[in-house]
Amino acid sequence: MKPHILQLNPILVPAINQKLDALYVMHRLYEQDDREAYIREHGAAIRGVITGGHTGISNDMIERLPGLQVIAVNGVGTDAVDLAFARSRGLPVTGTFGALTEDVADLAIGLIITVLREICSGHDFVKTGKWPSNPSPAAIPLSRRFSGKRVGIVGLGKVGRAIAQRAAAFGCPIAYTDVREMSDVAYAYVPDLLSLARTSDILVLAAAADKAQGIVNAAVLDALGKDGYLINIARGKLVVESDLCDALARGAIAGAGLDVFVDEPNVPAALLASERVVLQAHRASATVESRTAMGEMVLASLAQALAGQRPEGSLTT
Ligand code: 8YV
Repeated sequence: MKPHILQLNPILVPAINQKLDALYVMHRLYEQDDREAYIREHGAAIRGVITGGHTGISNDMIERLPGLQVIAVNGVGTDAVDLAFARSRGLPVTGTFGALTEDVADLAIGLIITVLREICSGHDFVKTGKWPSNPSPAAIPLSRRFSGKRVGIVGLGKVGRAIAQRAAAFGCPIAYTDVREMSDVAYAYVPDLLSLARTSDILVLAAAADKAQGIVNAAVLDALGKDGYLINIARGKLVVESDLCDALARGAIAGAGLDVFVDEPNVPAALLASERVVLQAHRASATVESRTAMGEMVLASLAQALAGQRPEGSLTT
């Protein structure tokens, strides 16, 4: 008999969905109109959950799945799962660690260059046919160079390191902050975020958000300064979004490149309206390559847990 799996978010790789369907009875909750009723009907049969990093799972939902043996997060951020609660129940929670590193780092660099070089406004200028009627080079203001800028990285995990490596190739001096200094890197360690912001031209958020809510506030943005840029490819809740909107409005920082927001998919109107921000719809890992590798890791986590083994990379068991 195939085990029953509850899936809370879509997976966009057909080959992964085919494998899931071949191995399991899949319950795709996001396709259900009445999700409460669906859980009431099928909750007792569920042995594994697949969820997104941003979606996670509530403790209430976990309690309604008495036969649950594994929570496979299709992502690296586990801030939306109560790990202590899962641990207390001996429930493995896994992530797709390492599978998306390169793509998330690539998007961080892409956002940096897009914001500093004002690629979006240049693109719009050409696409909307404004160039022939405004042929003077003065029609578009000068943008800013990325190469050589001081990059401050908040969170030097796998993604932070991959961003550092890429920025270093652009000749950027790299500094970072984290809960501790890392002995295996040559980048400058700055113990506090405020000092890092003060000494960076570009502040890149790559930290886990489990315990770091609202760390980027008005004081940090003021320290980053009027020529500074904020890039966030981690979690929206690391930033006090109202402080960011305010900082952009009063010119306290030069611009921002954001892939993540506090209340996705809702983006504050001030960010939508600002010409100094470049926005993405939480897509840093959204490549065929990353999502395929992530899907394979989810499949492995389910198989290991349901075979009675400790899933590789379980954070809680
Ligand atoms: C994904 C993420 O968007 O890894 C994470 O924590 O937020 C992203 O990679 C998401 O998990 C896909 O479901």
